[in-house]
Amino acid sequence: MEQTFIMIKPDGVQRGLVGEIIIRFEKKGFSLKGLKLMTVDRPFAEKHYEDLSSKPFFGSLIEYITSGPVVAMIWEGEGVVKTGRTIIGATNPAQSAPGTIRGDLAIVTGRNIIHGSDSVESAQKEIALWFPDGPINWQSSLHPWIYE
Ligand code: DAT
Ligand code: MG
Repeated sequence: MEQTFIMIKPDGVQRGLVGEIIIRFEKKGFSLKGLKLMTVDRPFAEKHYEDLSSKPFFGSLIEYITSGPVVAMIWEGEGVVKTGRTIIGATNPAQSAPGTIRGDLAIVTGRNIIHGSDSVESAQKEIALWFPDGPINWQSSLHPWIYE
């Protein structure tokens, strides 16, 4: 089953939004397969965002991500990569629809509180980077009530 990497950024943790964010993925029916509170150092953050290294905002992005603890998660379910991005909303919260996490809970791009993988391929790469021991293997007993 498809998995995605979701990370609550330092502002989301500082603002006490961890529960609010997790509940949206849980209620949808997705399954939590990995969860940890951690801090990341600069080389790790630079690896995570390596595709953006030439962008003018790269320095401030790394500063932001390393500024405090983050919550790293693996979520699993049918279409979870794409649907996860929909639940999160557009990169710029000013353009995120109401009802999305960024649309409801953030104002500016540089403090957009959450990361979600943008493709199945990047999800696999990010899960390998953040969870070298892999996901936790379990299946919710609600599975037959969520999938036919
Ligand atoms: P997303 O997080 O929606 O996948 P992204 O991968 O393009 O967006 O960029 C990663 C993060 O970098 C994004 O969440 C916030 C920051 N960022 C992106 N574009 C930016 C910009 N134009 N100015 C400042 N920060 C930006
Ligand atoms: Mg991205």
